[in-house]
Amino acid sequence: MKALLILFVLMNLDKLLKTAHCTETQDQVLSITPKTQEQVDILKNVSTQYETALWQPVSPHYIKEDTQVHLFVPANSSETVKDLLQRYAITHEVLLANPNELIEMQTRNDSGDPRSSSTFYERYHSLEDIYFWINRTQQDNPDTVKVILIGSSFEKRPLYVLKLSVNNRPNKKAMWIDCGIHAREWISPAFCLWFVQYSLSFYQLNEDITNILDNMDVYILPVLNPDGYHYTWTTNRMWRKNRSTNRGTKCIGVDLNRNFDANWCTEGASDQPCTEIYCGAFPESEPETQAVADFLRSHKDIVQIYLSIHSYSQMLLFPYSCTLEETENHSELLEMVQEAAQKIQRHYRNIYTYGSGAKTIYLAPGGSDDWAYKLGIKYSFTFELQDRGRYGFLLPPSHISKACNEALLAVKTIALKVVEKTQAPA
Ligand code: 9B3
Ligand code: ZN
Ligand code: ZN
Repeated sequence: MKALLILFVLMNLDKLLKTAHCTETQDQVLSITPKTQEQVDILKNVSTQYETALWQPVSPHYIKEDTQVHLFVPANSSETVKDLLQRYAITHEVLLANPNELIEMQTRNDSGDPRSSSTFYERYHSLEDIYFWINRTQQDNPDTVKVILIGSSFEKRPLYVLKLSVNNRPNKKAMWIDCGIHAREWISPAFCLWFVQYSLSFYQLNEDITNILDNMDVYILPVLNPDGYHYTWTTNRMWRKNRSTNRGTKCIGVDLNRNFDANWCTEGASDQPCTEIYCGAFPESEPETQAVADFLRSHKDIVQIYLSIHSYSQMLLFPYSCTLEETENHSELLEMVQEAAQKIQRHYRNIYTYGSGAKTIYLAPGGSDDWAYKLGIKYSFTFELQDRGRYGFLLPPSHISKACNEALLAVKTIALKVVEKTQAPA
């Protein structure tokens, strides 16, 4: 009898294993809308207690009734999380059934693949590729492009800024653009590359970019957070912060966009290293923050425009984020982003919301745009590029060109306005 049982088990072993394999779940991104305070509390708990990654909002603190939460749920917590949602009757739908497939598509090294017709700028690139690109761009454009080393990251990676300059007009002003403060927002470094390529290709061909470059130099930092970006390519696609170690905890990383000296670590940031919005031990505690702040301090008399590129949610933001107060030039900034948003809607049929950070998304201190504004750079902006949640941080490469062209139109609109307002024609 015993032998028979063993035989039976053995005969069906492959079937039993297969069943187990079929019900094995995958990583997923869920869209969840809590309807009651109890459901809000459960969700806050889920997103902190279980191995998940909150996409939207950025911190459990902001989860509220009747507002969508986008949550990345890895396979190993999937069952527990779904059980909890079911038990408390919390409405949810699957936003992305197979994020891993999207991740695989985005990281596939298709540079040698003849079937891929997309160009270099319509793909995402590893950090190594980007360093290589920086070098090559300088070599190919020795008269217009300079590479400036402004510092290094926590893990000692270089922070390179490209300086685009088409002439040596005296008293020339400048625009600063940084990308990749947040590691998982891959469309952001892609935009910096796109912008450089566009500027180099269309100077003297497109009237707007010609006018801008004739009147100002552009400083571009393609990857402000190289350690984090590298980590999203090798280990965890959903990583946001930098990779610095913190005293007294195993939790890694500081949110670099909470580490600048603008109402530092007040409401909207956290002093807890294990959170996604950890402000760091003190303002500019991180080498990445310090490098950018030092560079801008030493160039503040020439830099007129500060621009920081993030994703996702399609917003054109300006200071303040760290207080509900309005800046002295609030209406001027509002007019500029409104015009930019209108142009995007007209040309690309896509909606961007706009306004001061605190009134448009959330109260958030320690951001680079607020700090730059307080330094004296009165035209200071943060753009949140595509999309509005369909793919979130996993925006497919096929969407890069439209996302970047929209952002480019906004940059042009703002830069041209600043040239017109502040400079006598050359
Ligand atoms: C946050 C702050 Cl602190 C700021 N000054 N401007 C924009 C934002 C929004 C980004 C963030 O860091 O949360 C969006 Se990813
Ligand atoms: Zn961001
Ligand atoms: Zn964002």
